[in-house]
Amino acid sequence: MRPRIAFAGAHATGRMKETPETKIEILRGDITKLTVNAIVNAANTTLLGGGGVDGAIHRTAGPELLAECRILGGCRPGEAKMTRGYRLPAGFVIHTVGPIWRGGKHNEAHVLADCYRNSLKLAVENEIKTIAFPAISCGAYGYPIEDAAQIAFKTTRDFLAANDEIQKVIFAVWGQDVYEAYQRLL
Ligand code: AR6
Repeated sequence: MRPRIAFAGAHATGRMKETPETKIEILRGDITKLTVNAIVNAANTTLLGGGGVDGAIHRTAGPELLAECRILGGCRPGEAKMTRGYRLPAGFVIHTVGPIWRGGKHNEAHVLADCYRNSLKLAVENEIKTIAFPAISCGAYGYPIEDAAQIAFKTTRDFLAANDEIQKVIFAVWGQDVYEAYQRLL
């Protein structure tokens, strides 16, 4: 069984070599409960809140989050912007906007990969070491779950293989179907 103390002593000498595989973890549950440096929000282009995970994050973080989002000027699909986490246990929220599924021929896969890549890039720029992602676009935006899970894993693994700074990526998934799709790829 893998040890679950991956954050502790991450800079100590003599620790086991971390690989993209050992840095990725899947958790089933509410992303707003996680004590990580940053959680990612599956937002919309206004960044002014909505349903699903976006609604849960705004409810838990409190009105200060919306106030900060108001000055960000929105966000294009595939891009990422960061705010503080306010009343969340996570210190920061990285807001990204996934693609709306329109059959797969409208650049959806590229945009979804950009969400993961740009969120991780922003995390590194801000010295974030531990980050949790929801299943971006897998709810209201209708992305087929298997395909979205593959993009989440491949983009994250590629990023972690090229960047040492991030210590832990948690895929915090809600539904059983999404959880099973992610488990198959671990
Ligand atoms: N923790 C983790 N995952 C969650 C949580 C939670 N608390 N709540 C829902 N999920 P969605 P999208 C899962 O619809 O598809 C919003 O209105 C959910 O089961 O939140 O990117 C925005 O404002 C699903 O698997 O995001 C946008 O308008 C996944 O999170 C639009 O929805 C993503 O579902 C974005 O749609």
